Amino acid sequence: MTQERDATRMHDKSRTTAQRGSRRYARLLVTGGAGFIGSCFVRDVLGRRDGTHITVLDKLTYAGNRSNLAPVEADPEQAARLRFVVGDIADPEIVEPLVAEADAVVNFAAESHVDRSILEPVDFLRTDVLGVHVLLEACRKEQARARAGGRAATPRMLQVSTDEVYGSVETGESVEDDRLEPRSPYSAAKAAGELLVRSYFITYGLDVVVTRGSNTYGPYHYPEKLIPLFVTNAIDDQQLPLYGDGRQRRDWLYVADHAGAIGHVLEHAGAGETYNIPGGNERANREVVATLLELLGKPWSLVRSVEDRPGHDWRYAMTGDKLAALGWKNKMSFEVGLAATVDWYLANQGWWRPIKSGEWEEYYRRQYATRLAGSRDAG
Ligand code: NAD
Ligand code: TDX
Repeated sequence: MTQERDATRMHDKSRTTAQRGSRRYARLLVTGGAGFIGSCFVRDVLGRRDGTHITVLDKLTYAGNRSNLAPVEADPEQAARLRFVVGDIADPEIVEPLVAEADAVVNFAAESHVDRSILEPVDFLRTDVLGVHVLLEACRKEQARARAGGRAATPRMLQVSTDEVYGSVETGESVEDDRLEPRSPYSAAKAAGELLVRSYFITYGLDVVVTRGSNTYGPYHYPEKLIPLFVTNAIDDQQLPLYGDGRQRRDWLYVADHAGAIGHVLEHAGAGETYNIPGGNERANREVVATLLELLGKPWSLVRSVEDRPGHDWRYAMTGDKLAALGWKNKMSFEVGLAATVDWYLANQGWWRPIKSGEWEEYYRRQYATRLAGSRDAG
């Protein structure tokens, strides 16, 4: 109860700053900017050609790929406004000088795959919790510097969180003040990360905002996740391992809409606020897979029903009223976005084929070999 009262108080307090109008940040630190959504954000912000400078800090884990930024690195005007630093957000020595130069920090860096969190949770705690703490501490140092007159303003920090922190939503839609009930090591780590962010607003008055995006899809998506895994497997006529009965439901958000909404929240939200970013496209997994197969002209017989994910969240759904009131509207429809995504994977096999080798093969065996051996017809 106390926790709920605190959450309400924070919400009321921050409401006073919610209508602060817009602010452009000239120097951004984008952590995890070589990943799927972070690289889209970097490509789109630099593509505006409005003079914004971006430093990307990325550890280049298995999921990070510098070639996701190739389009901006090939454009001299955009490349001149991009700096790429390879490093860990959990390392204060690397983080502090970069935060000292930034007007805002947008934290995409995370271990992001639920199945990997079930196999090996420890990296999720290091990056998604301790890494967030290191970023917050660096911002707190800059707050002290700003208060002492050493810089104009404290950097704003935007924490990219997820709809998974609400847990499985059997009916209705999650609103921002709902209780967090994460159920996987991944979502528990993400929830811990954003609770730390909230605590730095309440305790230190740090300028922070949080977004909770829904299931994102689109080009440059690492092929461990449902849509890119099934598209790339289907192109090669490989089996598609559907967990359980495949009736679980997700709300799909196109990557450029997710990145655009994050930019909008960064520039318009009041300090301490949290915003859901729903896609508005709730579908059962089976429906998504059927549409993908139709787009590729491949048969349903590729789909195999395999042993379910332990603790599998049945459904995610969020309301987007608060984000709409801030003036954001998604642009991409699911049908057009999915067709564009399938086309991208067909046209960019040079991007994903090298990824599906080396470490990938070991992961794939661990995650799917036994499942596929015991699989059934998916009906
Ligand atoms: P991703 O796995 O594609 O990319 C993560 C990036 O972070 C990679 O480039 C990786 O190298 C980097 N990274 C990992 N650990 C790091 C560390 N310790 N220091 C620096 N860099 C590190 O992830 P994504 O799908 O682009 O997700 C980005 C963010 O959005 C994550 O915070 C995720 O929790 C959140 N999110 C994702 C989705 C989705 O559907 N993909 C939906 C909602 C929220
Ligand atoms: O092989 C599979 N078979 C299958 O049936 C995989 C990889 C997934 N699935 C199911 C599980 C989910 O119900 O498809 C659905 C989507 O799975 P993922 O693509 O792994 O995404 P999800 O677990 O929903 O989490 C995603 O959305 C929220 C992202 O990976 C997270 O980073 C984000 O926070």
